[in-house]
Amino acid sequence: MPEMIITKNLDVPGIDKLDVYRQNGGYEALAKALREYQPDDIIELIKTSGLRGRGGAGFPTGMKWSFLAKNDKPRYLCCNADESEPGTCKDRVLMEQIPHRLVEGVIITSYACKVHTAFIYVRGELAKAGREVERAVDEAYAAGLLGKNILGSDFSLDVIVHRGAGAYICGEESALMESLEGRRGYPRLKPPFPAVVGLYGGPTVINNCETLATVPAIIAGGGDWYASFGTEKSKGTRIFCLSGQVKKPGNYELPLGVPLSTLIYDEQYGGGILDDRKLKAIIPGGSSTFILSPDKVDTPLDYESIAAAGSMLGSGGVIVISDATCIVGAILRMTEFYRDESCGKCTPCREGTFWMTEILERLEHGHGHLKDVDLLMDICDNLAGKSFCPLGDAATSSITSGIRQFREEFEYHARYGCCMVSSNEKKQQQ
Ligand code: L3W
Ligand code: SF4
Repeated sequence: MPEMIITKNLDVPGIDKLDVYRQNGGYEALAKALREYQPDDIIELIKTSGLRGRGGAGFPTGMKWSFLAKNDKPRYLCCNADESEPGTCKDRVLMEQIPHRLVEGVIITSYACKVHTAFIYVRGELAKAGREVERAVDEAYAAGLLGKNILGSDFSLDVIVHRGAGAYICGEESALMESLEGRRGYPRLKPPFPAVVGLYGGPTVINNCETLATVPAIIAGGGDWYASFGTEKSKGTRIFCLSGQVKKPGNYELPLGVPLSTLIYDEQYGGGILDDRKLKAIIPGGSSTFILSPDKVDTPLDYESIAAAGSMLGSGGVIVISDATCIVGAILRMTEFYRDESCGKCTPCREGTFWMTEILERLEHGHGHLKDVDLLMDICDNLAGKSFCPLGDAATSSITSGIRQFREEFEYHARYGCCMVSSNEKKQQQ
């Protein structure tokens, strides 16, 4: 495996402090950027690197920066650190353990995008991450890395750390801006995209925490160097958050394109299925993405291959499900999450997530009917593609892909009022 990029030095004692971060090469990329590059050169470098957004959609980062409207309004940068996607816990670790890597990425990106005010929007529940980022920002101001004339250059930047108040929807970029502006976190209609009309009406670049924290390494190593990792269209490395029924759950940085099976079974990573059970299903990119069947376990972990297999690489949250799990129960848990987090702005999502949860609950608890399975599919059909923002689509992913692959488990619940998995286990024990 190549040297890790985004997790490099993560375990160095004291790396969360400015002096240790600097002793290990920290802020050298910022100095290089200010010394050797004009802002537009950095955008070209990021385009060459092939870096794509690590939040979920995988949009090309350099292209997003180049879309910033050229007008006389102030520009803003928002770091989306509202990490809430079930199965995803990478931004939290970066912020808690090496916050200066993010701060350095924010400063370089702001320089490249000609931004003088940046916000880091940290999920409210991530109390330690919020504290660490605030402390890193304070240290950076005290060392002349933030504020006026950074490192003696003519570039100035202020960074404001803002804590969310516990709403998943505020990870959606337009709701995040509403929240920052002091309003309820309701998504805005797109277009216009934030790059054109964003925070306070100004052109705004919004990137995920991991995306921004990758920028210093690209400045240091070069765009071609970064592009040498990964596949033709999915360059570089990313942090995969491996959870569920594996022996060694955790965050693992891998080049894009490594097979799912390596992440799940290799001794360096997941080490195989918990209790040596059979693999039943995989959710490759957080709970918003479609469930894959075990025959897809050799799919390369890159945007294109996972899409071709029928899902999305999403936020990198790989959830492993073994044959000890009832799929109806698992999907109920995920649907409850979307019901609770639906902002309620549009009817298909507000009503749909509520009724899907009700139906799954009655199936799970033995009060369902056979026709409920088709009813669930029907509600999904009336929700996906018909809601105001991606949360509505996301709420249907596990249900539609789960029913297509495990319909007999849903029907078993309806017919016998109990779970097929535990009934089979009991039979085997007798
Ligand atoms: C300018 C254009 N900008 C697109 C920008 C756009 C955004 C980015 C991607 O959802 C997914 C979602 C979740 N001019 C542009 C343009 N842009 N066209 O590109 O846009 P989009 O709309 O494809 O995606 P999104 O709204 O950012 C993200 C999925 O990720 N997801 C959720 C993850 C949640 C977390 C978390 O909790 N932190 O990561 C997981 O799979 O369902 O599909 O910036 O403005 N013509
Ligand atoms: Fe709100 Fe759901 Fe509609 Fe998105 S889809 S605007 S979360 S109600």
